[in-house]
Amino acid sequence: MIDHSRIRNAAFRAKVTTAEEAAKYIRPGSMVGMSGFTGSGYPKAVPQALAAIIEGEKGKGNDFRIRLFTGASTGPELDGALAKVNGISFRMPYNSDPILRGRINSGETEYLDMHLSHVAPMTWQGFFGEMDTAVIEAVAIREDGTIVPSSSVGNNKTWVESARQVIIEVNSWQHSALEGMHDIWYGTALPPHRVAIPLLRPDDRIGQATLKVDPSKVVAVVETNAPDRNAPFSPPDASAKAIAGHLMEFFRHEVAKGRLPQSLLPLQSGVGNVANAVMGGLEEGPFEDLTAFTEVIQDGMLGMLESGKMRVASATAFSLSPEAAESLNDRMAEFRSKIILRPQDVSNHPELIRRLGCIAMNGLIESDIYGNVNSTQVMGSRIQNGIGGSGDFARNAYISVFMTPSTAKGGKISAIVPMASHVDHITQDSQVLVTEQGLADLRGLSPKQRAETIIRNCAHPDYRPLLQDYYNRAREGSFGQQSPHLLKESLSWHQRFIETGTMLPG
Ligand code: 0RQ
Repeated sequence: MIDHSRIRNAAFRAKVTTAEEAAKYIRPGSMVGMSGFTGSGYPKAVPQALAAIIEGEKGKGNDFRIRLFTGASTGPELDGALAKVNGISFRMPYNSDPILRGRINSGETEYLDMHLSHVAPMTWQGFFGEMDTAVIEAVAIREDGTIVPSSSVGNNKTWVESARQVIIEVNSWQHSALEGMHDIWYGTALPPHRVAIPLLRPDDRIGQATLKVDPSKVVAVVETNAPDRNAPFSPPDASAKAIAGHLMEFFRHEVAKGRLPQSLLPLQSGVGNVANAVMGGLEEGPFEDLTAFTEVIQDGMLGMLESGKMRVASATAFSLSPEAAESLNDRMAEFRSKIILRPQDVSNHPELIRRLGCIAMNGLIESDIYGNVNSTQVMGSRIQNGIGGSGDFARNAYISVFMTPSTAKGGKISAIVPMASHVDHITQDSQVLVTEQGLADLRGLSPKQRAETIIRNCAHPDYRPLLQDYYNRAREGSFGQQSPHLLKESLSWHQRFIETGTMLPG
């Protein structure tokens, strides 16, 4: 049911219209900034209405595509619907929708995959052009005309500020108790006017609970009642559980050594099943009073907040399975004091990640034997999702962990390869590598020592002898001995997969 009382300002109430009418404000070729981050808080009605308009125009032989900007990934009603009608000419900064992924990989959509903390400052600098329309999902519009964001903040502040016109979707499905959970800081500025962000602990509140909007820019308000639709998580398999186990042992060791406190340090956890399994491991582990300074709150983190293992989580968005989203909605008021949602230029700010000493834990596609990490491009050229915030955190963390099953695609691909076919995180930014086989603590090791440790501890037994053989021969025949390679052979595993469907030799 639509809750009409969510729009508490008369001037905004007067702008209520249908999604079909609102979508007509969006013009072909324009730059559109929408809310949404990892399947939460994205507009649901206007993008679908826009997709219908695009389809109609294409039927008449008219080209209609937009340049689409968000916080991160959205859902089938946004990326999926617009990609289906091939309505996106340019997309940034992160996507996980399979239909759009197909458009990008076929070359129909240009994709700019970038650090999430860079989006707002680069928008202010004007690199992307003039923002035409912002389409933002809200929980409510307050009496004073400010907007209560919904289950993500992302780049909302930047889009609302920079757009020529604003469309707001007020979604009654989003729990009204989200009001008060957000912390929007209005102190951002470009150098030389930039000031330090006054946040010293993950639970500090430094801003206000709502987004300011110039009422004269608001052209339409649309009322909806539709759930966030994120992909469900599969329960952690044996491999994810083994990875979580190795990491727990590592944390215990670091606490014993006195390098980490018993409550660890603010955690950042990436997206995906492995990251979620690690949260499950922490839930059962000996560490208490945990905190998170991260981008996304997944099912596992919600569980820890509920059980009291975790005291507080600061993020920019939820990224929950449909079941967890429903269950959060049922108990939103309980969580309001434990969760803070911030703009992504604050949640992912290198200054804060370094200051707080975050422990970053992210997934990867492949790592080479020296620890150069590819998080984004399968066989060096086909996008999976994007770098997201993994680079913001990995470079600036106190400990930067990358984790992955040691093989992909049923064993046909090794996640540890001689040379990474694309590099998102350089060897200096990957400090700990974990697979179900074991953990490689790479801190303090030279490249050759790293290679020996990674091959021994992390590679799958089917690939370990092949990697060892490659490394041994590289020690003999390489041009130099700093990070030995056989250049003619270093990417041959990838080429073999492309040609034969497996990295294993025939
Ligand atoms: O594809 O579903 O078609 O089988 O990648 O892989 O093993 O389920 O692992 O869900 O943890 O995702 C790197 C993609 C890992 C993710 C990546 C294929 C694999 C499967 C998923 P299928 P898994 P995860 C915070 C931080 C970058 C962004 C980031 C990611 C699919 O962690 O996007 O960290 N990271 N952001 O088969 C071919 C390989 C492969 C491979 C995995 N070597 N070759 N395919 N896959 N390894 C969040 C944000 O920033 C928003």
